[in-house]
Amino acid sequence: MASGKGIRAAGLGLMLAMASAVQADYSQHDKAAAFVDEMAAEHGFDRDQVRRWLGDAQRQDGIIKSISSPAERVLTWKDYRRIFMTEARIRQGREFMEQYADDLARAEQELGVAAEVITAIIGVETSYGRNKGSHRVIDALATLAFDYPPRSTFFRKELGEFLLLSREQGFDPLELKGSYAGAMGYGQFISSSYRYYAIDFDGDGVADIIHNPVDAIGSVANYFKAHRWQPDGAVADPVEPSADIIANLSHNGLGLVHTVADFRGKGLAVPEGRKDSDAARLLTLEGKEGTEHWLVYQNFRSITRYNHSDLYAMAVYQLSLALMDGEPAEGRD
Ligand SMILES: [Ca+2]
Repeated sequence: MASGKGIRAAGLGLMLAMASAVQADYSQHDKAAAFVDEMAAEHGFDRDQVRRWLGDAQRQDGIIKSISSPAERVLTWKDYRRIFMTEARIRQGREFMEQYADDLARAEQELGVAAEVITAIIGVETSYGRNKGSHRVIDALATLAFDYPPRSTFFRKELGEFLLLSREQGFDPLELKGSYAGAMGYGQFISSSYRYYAIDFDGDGVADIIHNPVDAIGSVANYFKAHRWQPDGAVADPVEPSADIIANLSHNGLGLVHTVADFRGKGLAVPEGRKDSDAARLLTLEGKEGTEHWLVYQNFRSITRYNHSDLYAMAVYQLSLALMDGEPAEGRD
């Protein structure tokens, strides 16, 4: 920001140029009026209140820079894995599992998602709540909704969801903090996910996944239940496909486009517990020791519903295994 001294020293023309270069507050943005109208007409918000919130929101250029280069897009599996499969993250995960053993057991019983999977999600997202994000959510969402055209439709909707969420849970929208993309709490839920999948798991009447790890545990499990997690289902198996299988049964998207029978039909050794009818996909990753091939199943697909990335899903899966069996941090699973 220009200091008062700098402005006094400048000529009038330069002063006007500087004034127009300074970001006006978001209540004055040319796309704000339509947003305010929509929140008032569709959801009964007070127009002046919404304008005041937008007026308080600060544009954050660092957020636009961050969202343009997320780690999943630029890293190979070898480098991505190294971020998450560390001794510290495994040790802290076991501590989390011990501390919240009763709540994790209840989540597993009531919602069907294993304790180590819930813990691994929270571990990958925020190091078990140690890093829940330091951006004000209102700043992040206003910046991305109004000043980042490639994702403005998505984030404009999330900004609306955020105001609805704040009203429903009794939060002050100017107080909540989260990631540069506006994701909140232990499990980093965006506002729409918070509204639809977060639950009050300790029975105090508020679904608070930002400050309350018990609500966060129940909410992560509830998200997975809603995204077709299978309580006894497989996540992924390492496999050694032939060149024919790699050429004909590879798939770049996240969807499970094949079945186990397709792979067995071409001679692939798939573990006995997998049914021929199980949906599956061949995934190839560049690992520490070279190219790796995996068959991934419905539960892997469910993890990619949480974050649309093969690397993310594999990191969660391998961390969940490490939390269970004491696998060394840099070993193959
Ligand atoms: Ca609660």
